[in-house]
Amino acid sequence: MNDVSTYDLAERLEENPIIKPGDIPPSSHKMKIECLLNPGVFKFGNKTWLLLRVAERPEQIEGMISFPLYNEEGKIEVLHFHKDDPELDFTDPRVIRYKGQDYLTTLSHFRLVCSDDGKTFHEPKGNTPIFGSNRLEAYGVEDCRVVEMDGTYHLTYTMVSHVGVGVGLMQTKDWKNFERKGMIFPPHNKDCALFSEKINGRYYALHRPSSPQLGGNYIWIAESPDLLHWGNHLCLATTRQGKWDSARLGSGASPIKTEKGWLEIYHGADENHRYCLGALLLDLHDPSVVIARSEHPVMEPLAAYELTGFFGNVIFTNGHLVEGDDLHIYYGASDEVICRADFSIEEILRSLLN
Ligand code: MAN
Repeated sequence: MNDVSTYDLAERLEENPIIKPGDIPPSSHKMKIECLLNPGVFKFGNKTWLLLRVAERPEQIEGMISFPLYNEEGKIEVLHFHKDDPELDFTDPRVIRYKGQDYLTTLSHFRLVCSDDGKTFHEPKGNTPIFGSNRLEAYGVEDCRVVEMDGTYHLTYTMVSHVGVGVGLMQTKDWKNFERKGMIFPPHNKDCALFSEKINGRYYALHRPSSPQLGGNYIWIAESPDLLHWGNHLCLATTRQGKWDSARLGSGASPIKTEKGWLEIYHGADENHRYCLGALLLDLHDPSVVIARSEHPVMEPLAAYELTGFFGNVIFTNGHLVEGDDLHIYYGASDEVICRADFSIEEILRSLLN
């Protein structure tokens, strides 16, 4: 722990990290899992399930950077770059830039693991991984939110390719058959969390467009009659200079319905790419109205596994379970391992409203 005073409300599991890259096999013998991160979370058949983001690349050779992507035929191709190539910028472990083109250093897909106690997970046989499957997913699929409505699970996730980053929608009832609905929020957009019920007869979503000149990386809200066509976009929360969420923010999992309003746990990062979690409280009947917002993070990188790793100083969540007042947040720590932290919803609300 650090010696700076903190408003951290999280009770981290002693067992953390609960899943590490070595705990599940790679998708092929040619790949190595570098990171397990940012799982979607849901209940199905009395079990707790995580839809893990599995980020892979081949074993790295000294002096080189090698990473996979899907080529035009949808086959995995590995690109190799010499680290001493003056055209190569690899200052960020997550992305490289070569001759004006951006690439990701890993290729992500989704994998299902399940648990009886919410702490010990295994990968059951018979669930096929979800891979990027079209040109808009040539650099993979990432950070999936899962919400269930009337027996259908809705998956909103990041589709990544060289033409941009957008939000895809997939639906399933049985976790075996998936209906891909395509891109619902075009580039640049990510961090899309659907509300778990209609409000005034309409679906609602939080999403995160990025505007490079005017504007920034802000949380927006939109409404839809059918989950496919989105309109009436409004900006809900912007970055705040000098605070923990000064550079970017984005929603976490589906907002939690409470008596006080819709509670949304979101991530905010500063200019040093330090990712913390905070909360927004939205009006129950008109969620475009922000009632309150965290002054301080409700959770910040403090534990060793949150401070160092593939990309250190990162707590990122897009999945949780609610059981009465208990909120179990599953999160990616340092973009490398999966962890869980528990919160009291009451306590988060108190931190917002006092
Ligand atoms: C972005 C996304 C996340 C990742 C964070 C921190 O917001 O790519 O997947 O966890 O950055 O690196």
